[in-house]
Amino acid sequence: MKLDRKTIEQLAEHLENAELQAHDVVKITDAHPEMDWDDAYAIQAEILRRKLARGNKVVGLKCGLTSRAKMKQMGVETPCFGFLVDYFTVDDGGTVKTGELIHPKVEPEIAFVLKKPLKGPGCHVGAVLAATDFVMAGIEVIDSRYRDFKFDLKSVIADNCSSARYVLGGVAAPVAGLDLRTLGVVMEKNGQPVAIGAGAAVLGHPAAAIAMLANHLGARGEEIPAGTMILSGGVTEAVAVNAGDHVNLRVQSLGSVSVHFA
Ligand code: OOG
Ligand code: MG
Repeated sequence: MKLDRKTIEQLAEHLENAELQAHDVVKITDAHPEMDWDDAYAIQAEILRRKLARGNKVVGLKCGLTSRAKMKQMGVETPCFGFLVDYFTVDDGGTVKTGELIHPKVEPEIAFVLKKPLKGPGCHVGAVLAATDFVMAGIEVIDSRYRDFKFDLKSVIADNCSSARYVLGGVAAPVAGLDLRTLGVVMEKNGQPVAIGAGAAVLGHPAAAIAMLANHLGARGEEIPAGTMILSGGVTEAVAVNAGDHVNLRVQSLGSVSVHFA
């Protein structure tokens, strides 16, 4: 760690205020180039602590920057991990108020729900599949708090990996009998296909993203509890949305999920 406790608390407040007041900020590494990975995750943890103190509840975890398309779009080389809290949840077919967000984008994702805990190090795709209760189609709405969605990996980790809203829908399917690598994904905006891909775009297999999260937490002596919902990361590039847009995601064998922007 390079930052002291007070600086971590100040940066967490700064980034969380940007989220809650829907205004952008410059990336925090501009003023703190010395910050390291542990500082970045410590700022994220402090944002979570602030939310829990306010009565918010954790409803899941997320993996981000797990596909080449996303890494290339954002100019980073390594995945990141974040948390999801109750007020991020939007019902299938529901509405996201763009006035509460800065510059939202949507991503097609595959969500895992666990029936058993997962603990790294040494977690792998097979262990993830054995621990998975079911998978579902999910649209993640990301909203970087950084100006023009421009950041580096440490800044985005501190900003809880741009988490803002998410929608789950369709069929809750057990993974037995599904090949998640070849699962086709089509996301439409206002009836036009804007993102097309397959599960293998996420680290070769979406379960590999969940294994990576388990190994990341394992290095910190933590595990993913049974029952946790985890977004495995955008299969394609994220697509910008505006008020009036309607987004629909279809995932092969998992049905469809949609969301409206007002
Ligand atoms: C970071 C979050 C990325 C994903 O699925 O790749 C993410 C960002 O691109 O702003 O959620
Ligand atoms: Mg995502």
